[in-house]
Amino acid sequence: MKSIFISGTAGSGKTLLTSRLYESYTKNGVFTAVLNLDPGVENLPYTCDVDVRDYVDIVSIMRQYDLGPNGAMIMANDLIASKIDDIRNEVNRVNPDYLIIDTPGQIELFAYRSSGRFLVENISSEEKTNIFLFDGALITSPVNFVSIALLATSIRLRLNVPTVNVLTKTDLIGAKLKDILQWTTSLSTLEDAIAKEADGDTYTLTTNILRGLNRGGFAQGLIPISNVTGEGLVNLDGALSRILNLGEEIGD
Ligand SMILES: Nc1nc2c(ncn2[C@@H]2O[C@H](COP(=O)(O)OP(=O)(O)O)[C@@H](O)[C@H]2O)c(=O)[nH]1
Ligand SMILES: [Mg+2]
Repeated sequence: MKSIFISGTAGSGKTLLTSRLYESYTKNGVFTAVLNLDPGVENLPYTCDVDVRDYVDIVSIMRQYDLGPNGAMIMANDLIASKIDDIRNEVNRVNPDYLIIDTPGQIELFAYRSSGRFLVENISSEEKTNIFLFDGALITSPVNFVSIALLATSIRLRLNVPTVNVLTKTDLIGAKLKDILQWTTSLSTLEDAIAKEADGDTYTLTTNILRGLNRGGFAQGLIPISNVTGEGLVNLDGALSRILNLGEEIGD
């Protein structure tokens, strides 16, 4: 079994991409299953094979511990980690070739609490990869592009698995797409764009972060996709295959 974690900021398209990948692999005859790790989600566009909502219930946690929605979500994520044996057994019973893991809406619940890393480490799988979604709709300037790249790098450090960076919602961003892709391939173009937008402390901080991130190959190979039109998904499939199958296309 090989697993693909889908991470990214709230609303970046994790759930929709999960369903897209599931459809595409299944259509190609690959035995694929989905694990939903988001205890707070109400409606899912896919049928999950393993669902943490079978183990934790946000509404009863709120009532039982007199918590608001945020407190209950934190508690739910920690409780999920304590159920890892049951979740792992359920996944192993299904035993798919590919397991796609949809993570909680709020990235910090997954990536910045020890429960997320624990889950990543304890899913029994030969190969693991993480897809980090850059929400195209949030990248409105070069400075906030750098801030999202910083977040992506931080998540990579937390989860410690090979990461594929993906840009979502390309159907919504028009001509900005070309700028963003240029920023990922040419450091000087991005630095010039930052200089046009920012000065003083913001300029100094942004360019220094960028130079640090660049040494770690921050957003290299950012793959643009649209979960709505399906554009670019074939390139994402190829990148996943290269990591998980050392070059063999999934479904071949
Ligand atoms: N136009 C467009 N909308 C998208 C795309 N991906 C996700 N969405 C929409 O963005 C919203 C949040 O998506 P969702 O998958 O629930 O995000 P999550 O919080 O990361 O799981 C939903 O209304 C989706 O239909 C995309 O590529 N293009
Ligand atoms: Mg979601």
